[in-house]
Amino acid sequence: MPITIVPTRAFADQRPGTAGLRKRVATFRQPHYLENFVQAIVDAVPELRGGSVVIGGDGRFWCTDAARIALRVLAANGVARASVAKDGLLSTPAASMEIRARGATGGLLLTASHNPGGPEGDFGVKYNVTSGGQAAESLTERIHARARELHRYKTLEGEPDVELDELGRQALGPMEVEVFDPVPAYADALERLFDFDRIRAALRAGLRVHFDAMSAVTGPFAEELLVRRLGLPPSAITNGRPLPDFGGRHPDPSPQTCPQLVALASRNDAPDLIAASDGDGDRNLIMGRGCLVSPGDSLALLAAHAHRLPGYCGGLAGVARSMPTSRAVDRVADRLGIPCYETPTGWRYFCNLLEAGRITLCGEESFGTSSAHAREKDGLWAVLAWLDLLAATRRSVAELLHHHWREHGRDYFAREDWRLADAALGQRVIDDLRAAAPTLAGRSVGGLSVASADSFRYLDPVDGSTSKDQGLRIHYADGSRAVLRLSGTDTAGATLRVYLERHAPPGADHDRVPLDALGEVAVATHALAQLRELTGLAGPKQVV
Ligand code: VG1
Ligand code: CO
Repeated sequence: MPITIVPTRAFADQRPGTAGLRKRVATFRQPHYLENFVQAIVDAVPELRGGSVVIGGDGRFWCTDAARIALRVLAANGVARASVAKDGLLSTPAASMEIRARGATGGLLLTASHNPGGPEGDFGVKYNVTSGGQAAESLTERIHARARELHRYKTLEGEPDVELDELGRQALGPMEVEVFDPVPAYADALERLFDFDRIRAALRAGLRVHFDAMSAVTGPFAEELLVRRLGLPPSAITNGRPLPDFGGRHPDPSPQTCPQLVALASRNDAPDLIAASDGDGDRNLIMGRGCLVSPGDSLALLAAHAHRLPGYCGGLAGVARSMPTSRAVDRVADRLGIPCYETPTGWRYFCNLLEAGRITLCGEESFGTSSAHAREKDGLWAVLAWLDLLAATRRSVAELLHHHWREHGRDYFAREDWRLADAALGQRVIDDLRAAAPTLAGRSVGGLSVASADSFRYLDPVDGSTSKDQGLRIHYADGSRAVLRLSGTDTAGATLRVYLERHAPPGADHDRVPLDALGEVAVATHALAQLRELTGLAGPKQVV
């Protein structure tokens, strides 16, 4: 067998961030770079030898090349079987579900999520474990440690490449490779969770839907679910064909990157549900006629109405949100008498809770929502959940939102992204903020005074592990809150994320523009944290 041992230099920068290793395409294409990282994964997960992997990605530039390179390293290292999605196209939630369903040892997800694609764009590799969930912090640390000490890796040479467009079994040296179509199993799984007859009836009665697949991976999945199984016209999906550069757009389902969807939602004749998902299909954007559902509200409403959805009619074990996500879902959990967990940013922290059966729904402010059906967030799941909710209640998105706010109050929420050119400056800023936290209590700016400030430390209730310094929290005396943390998905420079939140109780004005409602919180937070002084910036680059 032509197994070759290739000398490599260790790559000290191969440290996975919030969601895997994410770098510029040019970085990934350096000689030995990807091979080095895959070898580090195999070394950190010895069960892979003789085991099986699921492989696929978001279809971005270099995805299929990367899949072939990774397959050779895996084959040379004695991985017995690989299941590769046809053309390498596998959404992140579908990958998670495939790993679980197949009992695979793990999976390689070739994605940089919503980051731009193309030769000048970003690439990423994420390792998911046998539960389908993201690798825990301890495992990513082991992978990183191995990646920076490797001197050689194994690969297979002299064998023809795997044909990624041919369904069925092939051999790559000693490894069995199966190229599979991930769409039917994913669609079957979602069909079990929602009432497709009820949705079809609502669509026949005139409910209108618009879904933007953003030229990313969800196109084929959405076509199967929305068009073939639910009977929507093909024109209900735009940008349904995956493209390696996502058509030159950021495949990021947020109002800032989707002005055309915001414009559509503001029309009098807008569809009832307007939605989009990101590059790898795990994020979601949900809008109704004249309104946008903030991710924190989406999680809260889905929790409040879960009993109407077939997959969740037995009740929720509990819910979870990432720490910076608005506390809207906490109020629902309180009402339902179920636990609500607060975890650090990043889906990996939900995985233990999901695996232990402690939570059924979870979500993040960054347009991510999902349930125990997968160990990743799931964009199309959220779209179908909202569609089924509209069908079940016969209410519009705006009516559901207003009804919810009348019951629970509204949690106004916004996130500012402060873009710093220099990664080292980002670290200094966050270190300075942490040092200043204990001095903030009792100080006031404008009408707001600080009740407490601390650095978030998470104690995982399932395995007892702790994760410290997961964001600086400022609690104001009136219940408002600000959170500051550094992004872990940057591929250049650094992004300081500043999350702002304020509760308007039932009976208060729920129709304010969020940024107005949050004005005082923003002013106080900027001043107390000395953001302009520390960053040298006049203000955030964007506000989400
Ligand atoms: C961001 C989001 C976080 C999300 C992560 C991966 O991380 O804030 O909530 O889990 O992206 O999402 P950060 O560290 O940049 O804030 V995805 O759709 O890019 O896999
Ligand atoms: Co994503």
